[in-house]
Amino acid sequence: MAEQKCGFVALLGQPNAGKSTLMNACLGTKLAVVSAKPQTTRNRILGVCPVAETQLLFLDTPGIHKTSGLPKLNQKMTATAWSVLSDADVVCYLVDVVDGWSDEDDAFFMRVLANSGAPVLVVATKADKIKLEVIEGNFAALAERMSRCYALVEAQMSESTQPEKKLPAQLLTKAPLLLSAKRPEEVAKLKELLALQMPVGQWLYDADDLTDLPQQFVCGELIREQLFRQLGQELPYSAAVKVDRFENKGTLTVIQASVIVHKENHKAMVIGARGSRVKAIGQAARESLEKHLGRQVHLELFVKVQSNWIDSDNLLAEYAGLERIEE
Ligand SMILES: Nc1nc2c(ncn2[C@@H]2O[C@H](COP(=O)(O)OP(=O)(O)O)[C@@H](O)[C@H]2O)c(=O)[nH]1
Ligand SMILES: [Mg+2]
Repeated sequence: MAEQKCGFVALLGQPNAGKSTLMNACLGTKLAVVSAKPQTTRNRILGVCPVAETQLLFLDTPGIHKTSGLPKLNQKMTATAWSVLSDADVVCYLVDVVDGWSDEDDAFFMRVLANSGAPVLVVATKADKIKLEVIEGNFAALAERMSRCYALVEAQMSESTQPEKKLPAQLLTKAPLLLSAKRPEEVAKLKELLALQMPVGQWLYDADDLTDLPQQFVCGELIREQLFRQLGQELPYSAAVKVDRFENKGTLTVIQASVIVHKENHKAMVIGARGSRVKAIGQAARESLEKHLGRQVHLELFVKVQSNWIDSDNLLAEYAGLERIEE
């Protein structure tokens, strides 16, 4: 049998770049929740992905964004994202090819290059979304910004007085890798490319493991996904889901969960007129839970107000699993 290889692939990029979608596409199943709104992902999500003799361990992360003036929730999310740099064997920096490379990307990508010990691959995502002619222009601009950032970091680091840090991280490919998470052949190519980079070593997870996250966490996320999909612009960012009860009873799984909001008027919005909104959220969440668990689910949702949980260290740990980050 061929020698086993195993390593971590960090997925970094701005909110909405397509990180969670790409990880799910690589895994061939939905593990990380996805929505059209930015900042859906709040935690580091490990996804275990076998490619022949290699076990790729994807680390999906919250989108990196400027956090000054924002609640602790945002600061901890961004800190979580940066923290995966130290574990990675390859860092993928994702940019939406439709939106293009922004000034924030300059800053974030340069920080990646200056701090990553592992090679970096720039991935231009969502190639299916626009016409080929438009993509060509966007892609060229993206490649140009990427190279410019690299040259800048190279110049800055060569002048650095720190003897151990003289070079930016190596780029895995000269140009960004253009792909769509919707095209299986392009996803497979990415996996092959990443597998080549993984170090020799025993698999850290069983062959049929999908993640290290507890079942309850993944179920809470599937409920939270519906908040992002079914509530207006602002509300989902300050809402959390806590699974209070998870019990298998014969062929049925009984799940009780609390939707935590931080303002009284948000509670009314989640519940909706005569309970219509929370009913729709519960119904869609139940369907997605049943698909995930492969079992019939009985779901009960309770809506609770916990004022200002998004700025409390204790409550962020309890409701969003964001505890281990040093600020
Ligand atoms: N058409 C298309 N949409 C995509 C692709 N990747 C992501 N999206 C969409 O972009 C939005 C943000 O994706 P998500 O994975 O949540 O981004 P994240 O915040 O970086 O994790 C969602 O609406 C996705 O459906 C893609 O390859 N093609
Ligand atoms: Mg995400």
